[in-house]
Amino acid sequence: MAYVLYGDLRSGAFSVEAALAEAGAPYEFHTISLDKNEQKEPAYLAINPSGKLPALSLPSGEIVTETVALLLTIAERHPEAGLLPPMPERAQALRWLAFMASEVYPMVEICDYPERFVTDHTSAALLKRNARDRVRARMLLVEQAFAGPWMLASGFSLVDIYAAMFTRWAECRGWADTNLPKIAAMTALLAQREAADRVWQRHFGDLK
Ligand SMILES: N[C@@H](CCC(=O)N[C@@H](CS)C(=O)NCC(=O)O)C(=O)O
Repeated sequence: MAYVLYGDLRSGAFSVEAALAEAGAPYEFHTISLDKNEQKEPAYLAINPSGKLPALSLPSGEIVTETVALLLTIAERHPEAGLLPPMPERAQALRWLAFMASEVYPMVEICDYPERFVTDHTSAALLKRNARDRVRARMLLVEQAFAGPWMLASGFSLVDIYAAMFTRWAECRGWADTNLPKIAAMTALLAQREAADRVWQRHFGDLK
């Protein structure tokens, strides 16, 4: 049985699909439309009770959720793909994956759905802007730690895929090109990786 990835284009599913493609693993992509709020429908809540994308069904049929857990699972299941460096460099990979998962990704919910946190329009607009600024400030820390040309001195890893994704979302798009130049240059370099680029084009190819 192949992996089944539940996600939407331009969502966190991008990073998981890119990891699967880089690993050369067979997978099916099952679209759950964020525009239609399908992530909150009972059929999907039975897969991921938190009502968030992505979720991954492993070839065994077991379901795993949480983007960073999916990335680490794919790296462990496909060691030959070299998606993460061995220790001691792996420690830095884990550090920055965890940083973006815990410090950056939760801000995206506030930006996308501020009305879940405050009820009046003025507070929602302010909250959204402040959360966007937190995303940017935290991605600047990733930029500062960037070895170049990839995030880690050891070379390409899942950290690059994950970091590139955050720069394409509304909080950073456009702003990242001038303010995160090392991550922007790495994103351009991703285009030279056939598998990652194929998935990148599918998700973000039409975004400027
Ligand atoms: N902690 C989750 C967060 C996932 C997340 O926020 N996904 C977004 C799409 S990129 C989502 O499903 N948003 C819909 C919603 O919050 O209703 C993870 O790391 O996978």
